[in-house]
Amino acid sequence: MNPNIEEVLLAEPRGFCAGVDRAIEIVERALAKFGAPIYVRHEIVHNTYVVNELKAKGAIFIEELSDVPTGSTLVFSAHGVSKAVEQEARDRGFSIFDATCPLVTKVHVEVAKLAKEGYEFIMIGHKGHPEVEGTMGQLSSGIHLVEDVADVANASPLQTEKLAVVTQTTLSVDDAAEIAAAVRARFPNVREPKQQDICYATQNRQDAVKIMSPQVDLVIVVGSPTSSNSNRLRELAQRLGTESYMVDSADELKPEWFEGKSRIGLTAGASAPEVLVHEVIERVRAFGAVSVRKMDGIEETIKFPLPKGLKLDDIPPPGHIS
Ligand code: 0CM
Ligand code: SF4
Repeated sequence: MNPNIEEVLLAEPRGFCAGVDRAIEIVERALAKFGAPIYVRHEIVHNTYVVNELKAKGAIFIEELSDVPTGSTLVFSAHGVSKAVEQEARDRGFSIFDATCPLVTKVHVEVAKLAKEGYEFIMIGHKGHPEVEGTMGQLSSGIHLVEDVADVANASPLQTEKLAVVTQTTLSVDDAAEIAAAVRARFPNVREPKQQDICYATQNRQDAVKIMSPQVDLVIVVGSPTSSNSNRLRELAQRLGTESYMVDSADELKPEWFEGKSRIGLTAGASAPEVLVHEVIERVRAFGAVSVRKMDGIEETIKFPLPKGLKLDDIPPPGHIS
């Protein structure tokens, strides 16, 4: 027990975004319609709990398409895939459902369109992240990755007349703005997206942490280590001067984090289910928290349609993870 803890403040919005809701529903509906197993390329979203729940229902997660038997149903993860992966999946004859978030697809479409007009690209993102591999893999060449301001000096496009910036959707909004400014300083003609590529969910969750952090002594972020947007929330709180930890589940909470803390801020990445937030609240109550208060914040109403072939009314409603 920690008699100091007065209150838990819940960030708003937090947790699942429309792209994650849709991606999970695609796997659940595919399982309901076609039966197990359903193969999923990469973790459908970067969350251990979600992946384990879907595994229990018959989803098999793979990285290499050579591990998928002929004739299988295959789902692409929310992070998207390269043209080469898409082509390989078609060549292998799988029945494919694409759970790429429509906001990631929007970036792919923009890259393809501008490439036809002769553009090269500077992509701001994290090396090795599946979304970056998918977006860069929309073209065979001409996309130059920069991870930070220092990288901008080393980018070497073949020409600078037609150069455009694209970004990963789940970056730190502030870091991306700083890197984009460095790109602009080096390449003044660079074309920037009309609406930034960082998605609404990433922006809103970071804005909520900015409001919450100064009001609390500790920020807990629910999210898995692989989740870019969840990591950015923890990092942001820490940068704002508030001690912050990210946990994959309530078991990871350490009592010593709460010593001498009276107000605890709690949020969750876009791939972290609300059930885990509730488990964290219960654990913090056991540590001595007295009340839980939801902060005011933007209400997100955006929803993305399911792909054709999974909209049928005759599919029993899936037991949804929430
Ligand atoms: O991109 P990130 O690592 O944040 O992915 P996620 O699965 O944690 O969140 C949802 C998405 C996308 C694209
Ligand atoms: Fe789409 Fe953004 Fe959610 Fe990723 S975090 S799935 S880009 S809405």
